[in-house]
Amino acid sequence: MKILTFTGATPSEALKKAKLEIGDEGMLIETREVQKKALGKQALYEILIGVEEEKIPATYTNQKPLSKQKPLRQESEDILFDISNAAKQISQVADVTKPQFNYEGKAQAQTVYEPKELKEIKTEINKLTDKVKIIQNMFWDEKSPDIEAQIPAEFAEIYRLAAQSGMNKEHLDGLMRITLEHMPFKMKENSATVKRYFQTILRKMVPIRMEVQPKLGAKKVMMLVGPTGVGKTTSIAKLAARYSFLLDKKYKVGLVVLDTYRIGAVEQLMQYARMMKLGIETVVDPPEFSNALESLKYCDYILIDTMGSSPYDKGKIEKIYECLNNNQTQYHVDVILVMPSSIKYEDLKITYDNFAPLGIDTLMFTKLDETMGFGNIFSLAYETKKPISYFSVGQEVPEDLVVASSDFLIECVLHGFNRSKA
Ligand SMILES: Nc1nc2c(ncn2[C@@H]2O[C@H](COP(=O)(O)OP(=O)(O)O)[C@@H](O)[C@H]2O)c(=O)[nH]1
Ligand SMILES: [Mg+2]
Repeated sequence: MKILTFTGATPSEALKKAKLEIGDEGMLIETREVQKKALGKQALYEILIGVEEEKIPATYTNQKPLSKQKPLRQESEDILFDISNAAKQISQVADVTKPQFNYEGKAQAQTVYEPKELKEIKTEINKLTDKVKIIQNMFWDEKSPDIEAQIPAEFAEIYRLAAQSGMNKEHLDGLMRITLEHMPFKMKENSATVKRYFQTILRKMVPIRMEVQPKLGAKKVMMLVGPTGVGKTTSIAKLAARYSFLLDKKYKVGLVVLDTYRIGAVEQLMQYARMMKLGIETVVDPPEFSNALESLKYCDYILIDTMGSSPYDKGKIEKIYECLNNNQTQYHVDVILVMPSSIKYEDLKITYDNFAPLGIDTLMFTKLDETMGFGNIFSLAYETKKPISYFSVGQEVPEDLVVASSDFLIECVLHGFNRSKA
């Protein structure tokens, strides 16, 4: 085989010369830039063509003796092309990039032109990556306990945040699985989009009770139940202030306190009632419950506080139950279970189960200012399917009350409580 050299201002010009001299018979072995394009100077490219000696046309004269030919670099053996193929490829590239193209064209044309093969390889790699992820997801289904080991890198951050928030592990793994299943593959490759998508799923999963104010003539009766010291009385005061003077429309608010244990701890609420000039009724025996509601029938809102001695006190819960049972009025009593966000999911669940016989309508979480993780709240609402109605975020009456929203809760779950976002 003989190595022939051709030169031109572009590789395709050199190739054209080669074709004119020796036809389609040679193999393109190497393309070199001999001289860069500069002011007043054309670029010069040199191509080396290998061709069988007997196929060199008699007309070809421009042949350097072999001794004067430049030595071939080792790696050039990898890039042997059939000359006609090489010509086609170069002209293809040249077609796409016509006016600006030259071999330094990248910088001048400001565009990266990808050869077709490279694009095809990239598409194949993307398809393979997706297939690997499908396989990972299949593993995930089979080996739930080991889920952490199966999590794709892009999901690691969001998984860690959610796990640290105190979210129940079963819930978290289930949600992760939903996210992986339903999320478009393209989005899975970027942890920012994974995070946004997961946040959206969390928002959709957490049940929230929208605050609806009573229509003209209708009445809202809300009873706060829950363990001692969780913030029921404080929350009643905040709600009373909200409805009687914080909203655009000022509602008539009345208070009822169930002191069925006769412990006389009603003074705290009495004080708020005096300050806000609100009517207040005390119920000691369950049969008095209906009368108390009737005597506040001029109110738009009736807020009922309950009290007792211990979180697990079955007797207290039974007394409240008796009161609800003795409700002869036409008013539906909305039962709100109040719990502190500072206790772990399992304890929230025990509390919920204790109070569940009362027929819980919504959940209220207090003391958000005293804890770091909020996944426990998410998990309780998710597990019980009971909507959250309010959050209490501090001791101050009336300001430290937040009407529940999924945006606020999910922000807390993933980034902690931030007063400015309340
Ligand atoms: N840090 C904090 N303290 C609260 C919150 N809600 C209530 N408290 C305090 O918790 C204590 C018990 O509140 P209280 O309303 O009497 O609880 P109750 O026994 O359920 O009626 C009081 O010292 C309140 O000021 C809250 O959201 N954050
Ligand atoms: Mg109280």
